[in-house]
Amino acid sequence: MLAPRSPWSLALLAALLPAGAAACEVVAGIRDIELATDAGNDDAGVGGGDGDAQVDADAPDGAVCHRGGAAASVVCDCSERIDTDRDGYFTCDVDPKKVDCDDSDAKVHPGAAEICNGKDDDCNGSTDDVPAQLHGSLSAPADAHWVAAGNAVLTASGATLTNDAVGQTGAVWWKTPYTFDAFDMNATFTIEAKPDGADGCAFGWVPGVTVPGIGAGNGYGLGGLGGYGVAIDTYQNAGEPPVPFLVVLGANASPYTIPNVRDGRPHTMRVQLVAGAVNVWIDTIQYVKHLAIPNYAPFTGYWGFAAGGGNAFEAHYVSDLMMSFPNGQGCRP
Ligand SMILES: [Ca+2]
Ligand SMILES: [Ca+2]
Ligand SMILES: [Ca+2]
Ligand SMILES: [Ca+2]
Repeated sequence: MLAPRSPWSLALLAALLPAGAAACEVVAGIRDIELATDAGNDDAGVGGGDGDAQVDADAPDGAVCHRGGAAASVVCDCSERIDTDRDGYFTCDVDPKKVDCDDSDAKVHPGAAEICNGKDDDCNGSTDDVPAQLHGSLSAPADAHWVAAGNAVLTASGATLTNDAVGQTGAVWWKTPYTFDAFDMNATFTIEAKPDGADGCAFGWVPGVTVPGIGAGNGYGLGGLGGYGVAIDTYQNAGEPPVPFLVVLGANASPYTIPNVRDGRPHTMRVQLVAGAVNVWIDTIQYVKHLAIPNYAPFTGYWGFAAGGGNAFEAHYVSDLMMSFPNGQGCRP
């Protein structure tokens, strides 16, 4: 027969203490376990308390902690620690990064895995700060997060953004808004092989409270949407370098020379945003290194891949898009 569940008894706590440890004390209604003897104090004082006339005079440098709740006025040193849920982390610790932020839940402690449960599992001060990785299939059956806009269509092999026809503009967007503080995006794109194409394609992250449609076709399908992007330009306007070239939209920087990716074959683009600066790789070779975007401030909106042909003709495809937000986003759908 099971014994009824009861609070820790002093006798039980004493039995759990390592040999040589001092007796327990009870302070202001909370259970307090002294796990180490500290001869400088009156730990074994009369009445079960530690008789701290000289309150914790032996506390090591930086080890003075203040408890919350009913014992807010109690000052303790970190040899007097509580681990009610027995997870090995205490409500008071010399190292603030080791403090148990929920001493009633053994699954919550520093170093625990953060999961989507409305709790700060790892005690870092942020709730549900789970790194987000968004990777939904663009080919049939396509992930329901994708929204195709303009001339874009989802096919059995991925998204066709523009066809080889005049005036085409298309985009695919992840339909849940995210905050663009830091990210790492990987795309696989294909541009039709032809010598006189237009206008180009781009990964974009743009502000908004609803899923964007398409922007101007002569802005790679992003023109006028605001925000930022990384574009492969395939139409040489007057004064521009030979195409294709790479340009970071919104960064006020010169174009970057890249190999010919307008060859009808899949190529990869990786775009990383770190502390307001952009890194870009094409086919795993880094061409943009720590390009700071002037006055970049994180904002909430949508990310996707777009293409536009302007008044010329060129087909653009994207077959894989993956986005990671390393800082977490609060477990959005
Ligand atoms: Ca604990
Ligand atoms: Ca805990
Ligand atoms: Ca956390
Ligand atoms: Ca959590």
